[in-house]
Amino acid sequence: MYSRLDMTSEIKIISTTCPRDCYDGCGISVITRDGKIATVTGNKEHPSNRGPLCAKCSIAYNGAWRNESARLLHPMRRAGEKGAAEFEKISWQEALDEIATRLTDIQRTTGVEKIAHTHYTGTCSMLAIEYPCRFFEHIGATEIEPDTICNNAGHVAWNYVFGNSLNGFDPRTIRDSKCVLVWGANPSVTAPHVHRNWLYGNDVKVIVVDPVKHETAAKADIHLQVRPGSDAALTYSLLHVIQRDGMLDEDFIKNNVIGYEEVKTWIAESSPDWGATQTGIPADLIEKAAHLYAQGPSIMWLGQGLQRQARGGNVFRACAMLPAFTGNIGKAGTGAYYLNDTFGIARNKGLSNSHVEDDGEDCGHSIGQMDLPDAINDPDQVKAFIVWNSNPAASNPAQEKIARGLSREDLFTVVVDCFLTDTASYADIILPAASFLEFDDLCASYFHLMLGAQVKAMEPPGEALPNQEIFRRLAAAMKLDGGELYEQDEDILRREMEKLDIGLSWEELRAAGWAFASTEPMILWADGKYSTPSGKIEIASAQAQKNGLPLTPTPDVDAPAPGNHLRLLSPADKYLMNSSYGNDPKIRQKLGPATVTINPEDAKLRDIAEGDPVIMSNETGELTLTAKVSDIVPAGTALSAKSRWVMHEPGKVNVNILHTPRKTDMGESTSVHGTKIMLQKV
Ligand SMILES: Nc1nc2c(c(=O)[nH]1)N[C@H]1C(S)=C(S)[C@@H](COP(=O)(O)OP(=O)(O)OC[C@H]3O[C@@H](n4cnc5c(=O)[nH]c(N)nc54)[C@H](O)[C@@H]3O)O[C@H]1N2
Ligand SMILES: Nc1nc2c(c(=O)[nH]1)N[C@H]1C(S)=C(S)[C@@H](COP(=O)(O)OP(=O)(O)OC[C@H]3O[C@@H](n4cnc5c(=O)[nH]c(N)nc54)[C@H](O)[C@@H]3O)O[C@H]1N2
Ligand code: SF4
Ligand SMILES: [Mo]
Repeated sequence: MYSRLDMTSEIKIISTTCPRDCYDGCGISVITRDGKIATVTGNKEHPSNRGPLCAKCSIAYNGAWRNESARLLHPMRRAGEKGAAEFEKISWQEALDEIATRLTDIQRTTGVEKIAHTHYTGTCSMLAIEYPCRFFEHIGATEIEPDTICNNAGHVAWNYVFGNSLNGFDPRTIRDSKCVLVWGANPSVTAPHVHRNWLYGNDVKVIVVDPVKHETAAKADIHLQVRPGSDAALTYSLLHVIQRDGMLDEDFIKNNVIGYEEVKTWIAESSPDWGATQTGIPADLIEKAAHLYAQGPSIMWLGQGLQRQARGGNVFRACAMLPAFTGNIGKAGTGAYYLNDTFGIARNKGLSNSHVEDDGEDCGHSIGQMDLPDAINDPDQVKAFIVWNSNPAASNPAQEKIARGLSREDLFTVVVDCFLTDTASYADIILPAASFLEFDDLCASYFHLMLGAQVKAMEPPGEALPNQEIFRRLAAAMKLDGGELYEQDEDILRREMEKLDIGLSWEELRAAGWAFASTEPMILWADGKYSTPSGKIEIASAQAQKNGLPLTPTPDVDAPAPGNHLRLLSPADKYLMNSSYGNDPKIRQKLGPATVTINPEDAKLRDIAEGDPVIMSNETGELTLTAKVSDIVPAGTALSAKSRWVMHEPGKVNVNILHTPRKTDMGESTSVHGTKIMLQKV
């Protein structure tokens, strides 16, 4: 901490870390004047951002997040219809007593599993994301499985192949790479500093595979503009070129991989011309990309957007063939990445895969997010619903059905949030959460192998409390026994830092701001050990087959959207963090009205011009948006960003009104990017 006295006021700079669900994990400087926050800005010294924060956080952390009129300040009880957002202020004691009475009653009369809770990554700092699970695990409530709204298909698929989906390449290894393959991720929006400082701040060739020509794709050396859902065919076609031209690493395959024999005929049959018909990518580009990647050393990054497809799990298994068959594993400048569990990696000190840590978020009995719409509409299944760190009324599929469930008079709903969100509008009781600026915690980036201290910079506004304190108080109100329910933050932070093998105490990390998990870049799977049943990379997986899946990844592609339908992609927006920030007036100004982008060919067919109001619809609902016409999307595909606040939209719905809860092939996860829609001019 740095402090300076000038003639009139005391200025302090507090180093803290951004805890959003974001690859970047930026360092923040909070500048306080006379004990009050003057501004929240990027820490220029931080290895990730090396300068300002992203556009959205620069606005929101100096806007809604510190604006008392936007924040929830007190516990509140519903005073109107569900969804009408009418509330009256009550005391913490009244709120906790009422919740305790209702939950205890359900526990005694109908069974504790009828208490369901949902949570995700509204904040990702360790205490605020994990501690409440102690409470729910203790009572035995039903958890709505968090990752099934985001990335579970990819996890399950890579667990079959590598025995692990939480150890990826160490980004610092890029200094030895010649090529980076970015597949179905859009760092220009979802990881802006990774895009600028890492991907395009290093001397490497970049290949991007994405249906959308976003900024990261537009800057790439090669952009493979794949048709959504056809990536598995592309992997086979790339491997055809690699096999044909003698670029397979046969030694690596022999010593480390199971399954080449089972797929080699498919590879031989998947010519670039065939690949072109399946994916829409010109054959010569497939040839070029195959050579560049196979020459190596290359690293491959699979985005979370990529696996939000009905056959996203198959795609992930298929992509894994590329590093496995070219030997781009186990050496400097190589590797594959989906997500890094930096806490687990720092505890075990290595990307060795021989020991994978649980991420500590297991909250016991669960059902998937795709089953939530049915579950909260069923009085026999869910009687109480507790929402924390998430906003399902805006973010989840089957938006109309979720709203209907939340409107049930006999459903007791509690929402813990910093803001009066779309979901909070339906609550019986609202509890005000403190934000990351208001308590100490520990953060870890899921890209960079970096830990960061979250340092308290101000008191919470009103009576807001950190998640962990709220659940300690609720445990006390329910008179629960169990030391883990009452453990204090500092004790947990100190103990966790002892477990992390980085030679810093909590106090030292807090003073330093951040630290890498190791001084030198770690090499992924350098020991050649994989925690699969065979100990090898399992392209052919007996375990997958036992679970009713194909033995190997298959080259199948999704059928094109039928008739005059389009395939809708609704990935992240530059100015939103999921639905977070959607209530900030300056952010809303930047967002403008909701848009849908279509290819000029599709626009012509429908007589749609740039700026026209259009209706987007399917069997689950409809919404009106403004058309944009551009060849950044291929024909047959529509693009409309996710996560606007429903209550601020003219039709009181967002794009998730069209999103059905169809499960992916693996992991019961969301297949939101497989949504089919019709589009017409108003
Ligand atoms: N159409 C479409 N929909 C999607 C997706 C898509 O690609 N397309 N993507 C999906 C994905 S990847 C995800 S991860 C989900 C995300 O969806 P959600 O998990 O619902 O994420 P947010 O909408 O940001 O909601 C997080 C909430 O946490 C609150 N919060 C922040 N800090 C704290 C805190 O310290 N304590 C408490 N109690 N609350 C806090 C924020 O105010 C915010 O209201 O959306 C999914 N929805
Ligand atoms: N600004 C901002 N940043 C965010 C978020 C946010 O809401 N806003 N959300 C955060 C969260 S929760 C997450 S999970 C991450 C996600 O971050 P990313 O991993 O980057 O994922 P998305 O932005 O969902 O989608 C990335 C890309 O997947 C592509 N895609 C969709 N279907 C296919 C397909 O079939 N094949 C291929 N090859 N590509 C496909 C989309 O066109 C899109 O460009 O971002 C995080 N960062
Ligand atoms: S959301 Fe991501 S890019 Fe923005 S400040 Fe936070 S960590 Fe950095
Ligand atoms: Mo996500």
